[in-house]
Formats: sequence, C-alpha cells, structure tokens
Amino acid sequence: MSTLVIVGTQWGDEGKGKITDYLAEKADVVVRYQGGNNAGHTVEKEGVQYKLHLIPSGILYPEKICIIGNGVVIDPASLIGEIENLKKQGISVNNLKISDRAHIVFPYHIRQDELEEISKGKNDLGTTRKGIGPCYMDKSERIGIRVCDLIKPTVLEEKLRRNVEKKNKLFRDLYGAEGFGFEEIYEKYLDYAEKIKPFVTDTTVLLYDLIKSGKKVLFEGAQGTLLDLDLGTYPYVTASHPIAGGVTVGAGIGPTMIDEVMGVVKAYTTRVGKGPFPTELFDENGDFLREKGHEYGTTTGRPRRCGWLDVVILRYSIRVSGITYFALTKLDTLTGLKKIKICTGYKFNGEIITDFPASLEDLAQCEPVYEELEGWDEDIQSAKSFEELPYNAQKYVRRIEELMGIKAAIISVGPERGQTIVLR
Ligand code: 2SA
Ligand code: GDP
Ligand code: MG
Repeated sequence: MSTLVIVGTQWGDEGKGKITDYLAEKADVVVRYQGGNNAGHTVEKEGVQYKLHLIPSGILYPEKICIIGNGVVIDPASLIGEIENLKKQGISVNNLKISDRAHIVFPYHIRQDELEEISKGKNDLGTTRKGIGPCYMDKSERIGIRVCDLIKPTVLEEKLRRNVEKKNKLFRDLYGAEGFGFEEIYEKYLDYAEKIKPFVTDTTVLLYDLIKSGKKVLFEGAQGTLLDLDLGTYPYVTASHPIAGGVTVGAGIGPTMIDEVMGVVKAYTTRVGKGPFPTELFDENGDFLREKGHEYGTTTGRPRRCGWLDVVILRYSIRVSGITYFALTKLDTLTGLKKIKICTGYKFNGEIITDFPASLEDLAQCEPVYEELEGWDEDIQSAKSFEELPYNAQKYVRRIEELMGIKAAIISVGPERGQTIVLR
C-alpha cells in the first residue's frame, strides 16, 4: 500500500498543484477530496500554463487515473469548461472519474454566496463567490443534490423544484432579491448531466480496489490548514476540510489506508480574502513578494496579502495533519531580499507563545517574534541540487527544518515541472 496526502500548510496557494504534478509522475492515481472550483492549482509544463480548479493536478499525464471524490462540490458548468479547455490544449481526460456522491453547485448557491457577502458589508469573508459555502450548507441541511441525483432526470426535477422554491423565498425575504425560474436551471443541468455522465462512478469502490492492488495514490488538498472549517481561522475559512483528516471523509477511505502526509510550505506566507494574518507585510517587502511571486488569485485574480514565513502556523499544521515531511516552494521568490525574517513565536500578554490560538481576539493581540537571516542575490531558478543553492539559501532551508522539526523532501525553485530539487 502506498498513499500520500499533499496538504497546504498555510492559507492555500502554497504550490500544491505544482508539487502534485511533479509527484504524479511516479503515482498511478490522483484524488481531490474537498473544495470545489474555488481552488486554483497552477501547473506549468514546457512553458505552457494549466490552471486547474476541479480536476486533479495529475491530468497532464494521460495514463494516470484522476478522481474527483465525494467530498468535492462540483459546479458542472465550471467542470465542463475545464474539460473543454484541457482538450483544446491537447490533454486527454479519458481517465477522469467523478464520484456519484459529490454534491452539485447550482446558480442559487452562487447567488446566495454573493448576497451573503454583500449583506455583510465590510465584515465580509472575502469568499471566491463560487457558491462553495452555500453548497456545503445545503449538504449539512440534508437538501443537497448529488451527482447521482443529477443524472436521474425525475429525481433532479423533484429535488431542484423544492430547492428553487426554498431559495427564492430566502432571496425574497432575507435579501429582497430576485430568484430563479425552475425551468431555466433544470434544462441547463439536464444538458450538463449528459456531458458528465460518462465520468461518473462509485469512486469509493474504485479507490479501494486501486489501493488494495498496490497502486500509488496521491491525495491533492485544496486551500490550506488555516482555511479548514474546524481548524482554520474561523470564521475566515472555507466550508470544507483541507487538512489530511479530510481525506477519509472526502475520498471515502479509512485512516488506516493513509501512509504518509506531505506538507507544502511556501517560503513566505500569503492569504487571499479577509481574516487575521500575524506576519502580514504592508511595506515594500510585501509588495516585493506579491510582484516577484505573482501573488494574485488563480481563480479570482485578487491580489494576495503577503508576509514573512510563520513557523507557529507550520508547527500547528504539522500537528493537525500528522505531516512527516515537507515540500518548500517559491524559494526563488526570495532572491534579491537583503534580509529575510522568520516568525518563531508570538508575544501575547507579555509571554512568548508557540501554539496557534483559537480565539481571533487573542490572535489580534499576538505580535510576531522574528529572527532575521541574511538574503542572497544569485538566481536559483536553474539550481538542480541543494549544493548549488547559495549558502544563505541553504541556511534558510536548514533553519526552517530545525524550527519545524521535520525535513524538506523537495525544494521548488520555479513554476516549471523541472525546476524542482529532490532531497529524499
Ligand atoms: P470560499 O470561496 O467560501 O472557499 O472562501 C472562503 C475563504 O477561503 C479562501 N479560499 C482560498 N484561499 C486561497 N486560494 C484559493 N483558491 C484561489 C487561488 C483563490 C482566488 O488559487 O488563488 O483565486 O482568489 C481559495 N479558495 C478559497 C477565500 O479567499 C476565503 O478567505
Ligand atoms: P496551489 O493552490 O497551492 O496549487 O497554488 P497556486 O497554483 O494557486 O499558486 C502557486 C503559484 O506559484 C502558481 O502560479 C505556480 O505556478 C507558482 N509556483 C509554484 N511553485 C513555484 C516555485 O517554486 N517558484 C515560483 N516562482 N513559482 C512557483
Ligand atoms: Mg491556489
């Protein structure tokens, strides 16, 4: 048995797509287990950029099986668009499998997401407005419509009619907004169902059999630990479980079937959307990281907030996901900085704390404690080994390992598949 979970250790956009694509070469199966098309995973191969939202980052290899698990919420219009784009780029989707238990995003979810964000005013969460939260809300309210319902016209009709009525009442009463006509959605979704049907299967059976037969499986997390509904900076979180534990629920396998967990760590920190961010930079260093690292949302294009690496967060991620080693990404973005800081703890109520607090009010009072390292000027994007990195870059990596208490397995020095240094 050989299964590996790839999990974001910060607020998402750590480069999970790139690392998954890189590791997929030696795997047989790649699985998405949570989130939806709020995710944006960028993969670059031979100068061509692929932006993936719902499809696992193993799709560039025609022979790998790519599974969209039951824990993912699927906007069929977005999925079909993604499939068509990939086909146009010459990528085969013949090995794509979609869980019959995954929930479907409808236009009323997107409307609800928008209306809720607008009604919150300056207290909005900064969601991607893709309807992800409302779709998961319907799932827990037990009124969600799943892929297995979508492909049965009479079941879809009954459930959709009920939901459209319910949502229209909500939009009218709560937000004074217009609702949807049942027919317009139903007709569209019947058409989507026909297009999606060939990919639909019971992925829990498929996955179980694949693992039992010794196939190598990667589970690709979307978003990151601090966006986890339970363990993130609640309420500034997404509605799913990006942490490694999310795999068991979102892919339908037992915890005994997970062998290892790799954390993806960006060499600095970013966050898109609202919520606390202790090491956020509002100075020229923040602008430097945003511009040099092209830190703009893959899905929405929003500028990402940027800050120094925060080891309090990384140790928290290691703990809640059982991470055993990590991939360090975007080390090349730091090239050119004279000094680089690492946050090793927070000053809170006159004491130094190293455990990430639950209360946002407490977190707001936390002041990062930094240690400062020397930067480097040499271009590192073509480095092929650890030894080829400048001494100060080596020192930065070794210090992060020391502070995290686990080893780096991969160092990524550019967006391309080949710009990857393997250490173990
Ligand atoms: P949502 O839409 O309900 O999931 O939003 C809730 C919070 O989760 C954050 N979130 C993300 N953070 C980082 N990256 C994400 N994916 C895209 C990307 C984001 C984009 O790859 O760049 O393009 O803006 C992602 N998806 C959700 C979101 O910002 C809210 O803070
Ligand atoms: P994900 O959501 O974790 O998959 O990350 P995103 O794809 O949203 O954002 C990461 C961005 O950084 C993408 O544009 C990647 O192409 C890019 N990227 C990944 N690794 C590296 C790296 O090591 N160096 C540089 N310069 N870019 C990288
Ligand atoms: Mg992303």
